[in-house]
Amino acid sequence: MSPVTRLATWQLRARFAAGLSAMYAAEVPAYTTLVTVSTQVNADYAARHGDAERLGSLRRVTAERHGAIRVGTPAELAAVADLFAAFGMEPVGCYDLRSARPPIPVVSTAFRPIGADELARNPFRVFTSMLATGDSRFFEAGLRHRVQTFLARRQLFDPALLARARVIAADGGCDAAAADAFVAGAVAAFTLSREPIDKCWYEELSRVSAVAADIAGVGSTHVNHLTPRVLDIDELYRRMTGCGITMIDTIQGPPRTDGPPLLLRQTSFRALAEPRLFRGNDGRIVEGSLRVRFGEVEARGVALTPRGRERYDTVMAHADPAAVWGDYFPSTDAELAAQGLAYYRGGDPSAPIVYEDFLPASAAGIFRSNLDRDSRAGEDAGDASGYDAEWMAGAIGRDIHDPYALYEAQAKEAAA
Ligand code: OOG
Ligand code: NI
Repeated sequence: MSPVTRLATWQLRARFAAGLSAMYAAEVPAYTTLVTVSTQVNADYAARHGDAERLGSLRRVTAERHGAIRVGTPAELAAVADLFAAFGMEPVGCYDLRSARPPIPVVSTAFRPIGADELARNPFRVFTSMLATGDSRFFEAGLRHRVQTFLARRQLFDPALLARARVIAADGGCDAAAADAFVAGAVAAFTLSREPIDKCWYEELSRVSAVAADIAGVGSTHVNHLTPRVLDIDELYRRMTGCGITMIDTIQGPPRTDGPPLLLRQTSFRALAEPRLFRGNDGRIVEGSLRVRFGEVEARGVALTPRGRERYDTVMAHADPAAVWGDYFPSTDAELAAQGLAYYRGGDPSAPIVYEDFLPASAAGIFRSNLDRDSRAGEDAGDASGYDAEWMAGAIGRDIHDPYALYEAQAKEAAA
């Protein structure tokens, strides 16, 4: 009898990330350009900088991706949590993008591996947003009811896939023979659907918010971007522009400085319009197009402590953060560590702890830069939805990890 080979959840996670990447590459041509250019930028950077691997091995960084998905209801978010648990991805942090200016009508979390060893094996993470239908500033009672009715009828995931995911999560992995089918099923759930879209419904939701239409105007969900990681995002920006791809105007997050990279810098571009089928009021199917998917790239730096983060938020409120940066942040790891602004393993300034999460202002900026129109929100009525981290934990029946507690735990480990 041949021995049964087991795959651990991290191996399934690596296959899931690779499967999504292959799917996205086949569907969004500019993504392939982005990955090619990112890989070159990383190799060139590593050739010129002896310490290129201080923020993660080149193998990790080159394979590293984050995805973004959007769902409509707490039940759909709970299903996502069950599915991702099979890949060792747990919810970390709660991002309320309704407080961005202008607001985006979603509340979000990030599903990711949480242990240092798991992150080193494969750090795949997915920024997951839920439409805030309970917030009456965006959805008046009549519309909310119709949106919720529409969402209650759809099924994002095959119940058999979710049942399988629960078993795999409980067992910590599965037999190799069963892995391909499971991963393929999970990837397929995030592929753009070719089903005709109800034109009238989609347009009505678009008038409230493009995000509402993208989430609740269709019968399924999809990966709307898949983001590679680069070691030099300014260089990446220049090279992509050189390839004829129009990037958004800015790189979101901290400005480029002479000091160690901090937190997260991101930039994006809009993907091409893709042909889609629409069903008109008369039942006729017509060809149309939608621009719902886009490209994004990111550079990750050292994680900031709450004290460092407070300073970061203060400096970013300036008109020109780069001009005053030096008044707020020292330019060496040793000083960042000594002043308790950033996390280092065992307090050793040569052992930075990478920021593994997202930034709400950047996330809202990324959402917005890829929309045709901002969301319309009534200002008068208050928000009685109650959406916050505690609400989210209850809705999905799982703890939402506090990112600072995770960094704190890593910082207490001895430096390698
Ligand atoms: C998510 C946008 C946020 C990021 O990298 O900050 C995000 C979305 O567009 O659904 O992915
Ligand atoms: Ni993103």
